Amino acid sequence: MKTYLLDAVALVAAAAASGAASAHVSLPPGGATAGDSYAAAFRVGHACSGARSTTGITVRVPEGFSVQKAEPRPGWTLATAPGSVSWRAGSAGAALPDKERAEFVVHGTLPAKPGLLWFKVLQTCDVGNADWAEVPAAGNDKPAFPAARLDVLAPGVAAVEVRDAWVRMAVKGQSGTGAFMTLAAPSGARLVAVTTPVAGVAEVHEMKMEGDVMRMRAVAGGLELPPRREVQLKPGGYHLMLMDLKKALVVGETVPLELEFVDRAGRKAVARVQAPVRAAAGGDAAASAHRH
Ligand SMILES: [Cu+2]
Repeated sequence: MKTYLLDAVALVAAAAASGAASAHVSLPPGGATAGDSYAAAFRVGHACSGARSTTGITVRVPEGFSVQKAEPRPGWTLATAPGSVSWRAGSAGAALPDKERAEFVVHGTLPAKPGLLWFKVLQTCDVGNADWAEVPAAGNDKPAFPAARLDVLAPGVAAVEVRDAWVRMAVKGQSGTGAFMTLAAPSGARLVAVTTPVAGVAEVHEMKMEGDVMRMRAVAGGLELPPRREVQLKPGGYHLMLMDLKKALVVGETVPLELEFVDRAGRKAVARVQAPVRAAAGGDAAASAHRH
């Protein structure tokens, strides 16, 4: 179990580092569990450099990923061959304009062994092409055309990206505060529990208007994370409520949070995060009102 937890911390750090790389053809960060079926959704957000539109996508499937089917795209022809899946626009009108986002989805089964999978993707355009096929290596950790990365995780490690976590500061004697972050589960999951050594009780809360009063309460059954969609925990919305605080929380220190998720198959998995303490944001409803 201990190594799983360390892996989770490493994954969170890697996910945070790759957050800005959305211009590439990529898979949603957060990973997937070894041995599971997985919908690999390749995100295309722009055409090749200097081009007006994307006219083709060819995914070279890495060894260990067993393809079941690929999702067709209207107006495009889909071809699968051993080791590759490709989509080609049937006409200039069907091509994907620059700046328009799309997902090209391949369903398959992941290898039983955890590790990294790299999907190399050739993007062809009305002018030229871009081969997203470089695997980061020592001395070249940020290649210009990276392949799409998938973290294949051991069971017990949450296949959830945890980004931009922070905890609102608390003065000595204050009973509660909030923790906030962005969560994304590529295959879907549910956040069911939170623990931290700084609080006796930690709950997932939501803000709801009752009449004209904003109140917060525990989210019954946990917080649903739909597949491939970000869920933001932020002041005034969903948040983690830390109650029965054991100490003051000072700006600049970090608070360990352990998040427990349940995946679609009902399995529990954990992610551990070190969340920095920050001052409350201005206009912050959850900072002042604590009605439970
Ligand atoms: Cu609350």
